[in-house]
This record gives sequence, structure tokens and C-alpha cells, in this order.
Amino acid sequence: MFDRVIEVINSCSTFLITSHARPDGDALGSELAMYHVLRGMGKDVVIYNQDETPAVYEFLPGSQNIIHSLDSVNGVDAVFVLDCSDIERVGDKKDRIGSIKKIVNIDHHVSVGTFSEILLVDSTASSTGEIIHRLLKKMGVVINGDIATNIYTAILTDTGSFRYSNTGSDTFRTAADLVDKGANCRYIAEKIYETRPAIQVRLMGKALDTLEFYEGKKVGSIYVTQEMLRREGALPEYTEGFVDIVRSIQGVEIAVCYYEVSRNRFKISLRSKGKVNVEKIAGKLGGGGHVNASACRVEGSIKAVKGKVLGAIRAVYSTL
Ligand SMILES: [Mn+2]
Repeated sequence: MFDRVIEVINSCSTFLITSHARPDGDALGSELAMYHVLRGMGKDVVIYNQDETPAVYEFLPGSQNIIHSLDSVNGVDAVFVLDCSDIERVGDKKDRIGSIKKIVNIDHHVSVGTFSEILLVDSTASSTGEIIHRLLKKMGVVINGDIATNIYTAILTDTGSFRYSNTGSDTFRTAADLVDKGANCRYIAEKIYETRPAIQVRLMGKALDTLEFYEGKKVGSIYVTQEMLRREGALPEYTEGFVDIVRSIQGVEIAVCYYEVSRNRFKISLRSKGKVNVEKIAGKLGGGGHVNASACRVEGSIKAVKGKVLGAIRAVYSTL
């Protein structure tokens, strides 16, 4: 499939690049890498994302050029839809984007939608960034520091810093090449992992004060209420990653974070280690996700919500 993608790149001159709503490091790094490559070839390129770039990714070279409104796609020859298994995931502008004649989908998700004829998909790749690196090698593109920084960030974040099981030997070979091409791993790690607002760390402390265990300490949970956010002056996005601290505890197989979105409405993040499938638990409560990372929403008092979630965990856990 590389040949068809390269053919589109060579034959078209005006490109749109997009990805899923609430973009992550892989989405942004992949988009910006393609942006620099196409610009370097003298093409007209626009990156559109429905949602703002999270502050932590604002260091990515070119991120200030991303736009968040899309009035028209007139004159766009081709669109790259990256890290996105389903056109629905690009957000409100999905129909407008779907109307572009040539749609190229580059992705590493297991289930892939049928919205695009030109597919470059490898579910064994760590990230969309890793696939883009392969594409650039096939094209013979010279990878500069800006491209390398973006792809390295895509890989780093989608592998949880080379910790998840999607990390293969090719992932390290790719990362090594990117470091050779100018990706500064220390600088990138600091930008992503060591720029937390102090308020976020304080909120983390309050959240960890709520730590409880169930099922012989195999299930651990914490919660964050609107009242806690207000007291600390914290933003909702600061709770990102809290559930992973619970998963990091020895013996914990299922980690839960209850986050109160608004009064008596909770978003529940579920994480697991190994073969424990939290997607089944989220599914029982109307949510979804992956084997080791899922989410759902439940309404009620914190006590009632905990009861429902623990009930779903016990229902699934007893069958493990
Ligand atoms: Mn990804």
C-alpha cells in the first residue's frame, strides 16, 4: 500500500491532514511529521483538528499552525486521516472531510473502518508515527529534526515510554534512527513528563488520599470530585493519568478512577495489567475501549456509582 500513498503525494498539490478528536501524542506527532514532509515538497498543507492541542504538546514543531475550524474543503486534492480507525472519530466535520475525493488512512488500530480506499494500516505497529517513518524511508525523504521530534513523540507516547506490549524491536530501531536525525530524547521526555502544573500534583495527592482496595487488594480505586477540583483550583484535564498511578501498585490488577464530571455524573477510567480485560467491565456499563484501558460513564451518588462499578468488576472478575 505504500506505493498508492506515494502516488497520491506525488500527484496532488493541496492537502488536508486530520486525526481524531481530543488528539493525543501519536495523532499530533503523526500529523505534524506529514505536514513538514509535504511542506518540504512544496505542497499546500493544512492540519485541521476539532479540538485544541493540549498544552503539553505545544512544544511540537509546527503545532502553532494547526487550525480548529474548517469552513470548506474546496480545492483540497487529498486528505490524510491519521491514527483514526473510523471517520466518525474526526468529530463534527466528518461529512465535509469524508467528501474529499482522495482519502488516505494511515493507522495502527486493530479494527479499521471502510471510509477510505487508500489504506496504510499495520495493527502490529506501535503507533501511526512508526508507520509514517516507514513511509518516509520508502519515499527517500530526508528526515530533519522537526520531523524526527514529531515522530519520536508519537512513538514515545503511544508506547507509554516503550513500556506497553506494542513495543517491538522495530520500535527501537525506528527510535534510534529518529535520535540520529535530531530527536532529543531528554528534551522531549522533559516536555511531556516533567512540566506538570504544581496544582495538578496537589490534586493528585488529594486523589491518592481516597485510595481504597477491594478483592484482596487486586482492585484499587481513587476518586476526584468537582469539589476537590474547586478547592485546588484545578482543571478537569489535570486528572489525566491518575488511574495509572493506581495500576502501578504492586498486586493491583484492576485500577479504577472515578471522576465526577458534573454533579452525580461520573466518568470511570479502568486500567488493568496482563490478561485482565477491563473492556468487558466497561462494556457491561455501556462504555468501551481496549483490553487494558477502558472507560464508561455512570450516574448517581459516588456511593451508588462505586457499588455499580464494583458489581460489574465482580461479575467479570469471578469468571477470569
Ligand atoms: Mn495511535
